[in-house]
Amino acid sequence: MTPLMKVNSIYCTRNDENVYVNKVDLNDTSNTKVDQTPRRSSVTQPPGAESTGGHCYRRVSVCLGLLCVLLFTALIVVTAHYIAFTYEAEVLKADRDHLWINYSLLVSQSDHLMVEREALQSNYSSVVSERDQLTVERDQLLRNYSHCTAVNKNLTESLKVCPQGWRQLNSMLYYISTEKKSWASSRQHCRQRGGDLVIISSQEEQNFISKLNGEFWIGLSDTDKEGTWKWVDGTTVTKRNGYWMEKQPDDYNKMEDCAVTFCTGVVSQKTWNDIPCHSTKFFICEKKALSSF
Ligand SMILES: [Ca+2]
Ligand SMILES: [Ca+2]
Repeated sequence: MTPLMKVNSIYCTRNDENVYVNKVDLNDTSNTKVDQTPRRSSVTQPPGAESTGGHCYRRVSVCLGLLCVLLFTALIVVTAHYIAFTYEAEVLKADRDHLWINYSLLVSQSDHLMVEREALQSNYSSVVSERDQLTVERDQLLRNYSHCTAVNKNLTESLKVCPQGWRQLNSMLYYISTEKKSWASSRQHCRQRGGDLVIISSQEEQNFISKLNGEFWIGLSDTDKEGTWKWVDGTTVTKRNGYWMEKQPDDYNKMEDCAVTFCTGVVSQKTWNDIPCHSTKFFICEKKALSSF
């Protein structure tokens, strides 16, 4: 062992460069030597300095270990968060895709509903138009109904005035027979119903009678005096002012004393003829309206 290894106490500082260290063996004063050899980085450490450095290393090691643990923990946490965020991102992406599909479906349904709405709007307009038309028709029908009601009322009133089988012209009623009788029997039939054989005393009445179709007794005869034609009320009518047919009355075979009107359904001013009174013909009765039947 070198003398330097016998140094009992060494003092060193980090700045003692090129320091001459006196190495004294306190136990061997006889071998006291002074080594004046310059030593570079010959450090003299205070007592306990070696253990302090070990503690430093351990502390540093512990700190590094703790730091590694912290870093590893942080890495785990970050990785876990990354996985969680990635999962959430996938879920959100799936939700977004689902929502997009729903949105597209809703847009399609919206377009379809728009088409249906336009169709319904068109149908609504058509229905409104039909309703208006039906309203107009209903109003017209109501007016017609009111008119028919009024006509029916008038007809009912007329029926009271004009019994069935009788026809009315102005204030007179006329019965057109459906059976044939002689002139006298025909008159009797009319008198039994409150009237008499018809007396034609006006152009309007002649027109009304001549529109019938057939041959009918009228209340005109010359049975009292040949050639003097009288109505059943006793008034007379001449050959000129009557509505005689051509060459009538002719009293053919001196047997024709009763008058008929020969009608063809056409208004005519020449329909009268004299024929035998016993002939059977249809006849026309006449009486005033509103009289008792
Ligand atoms: Ca005659
Ligand atoms: Ca005649």
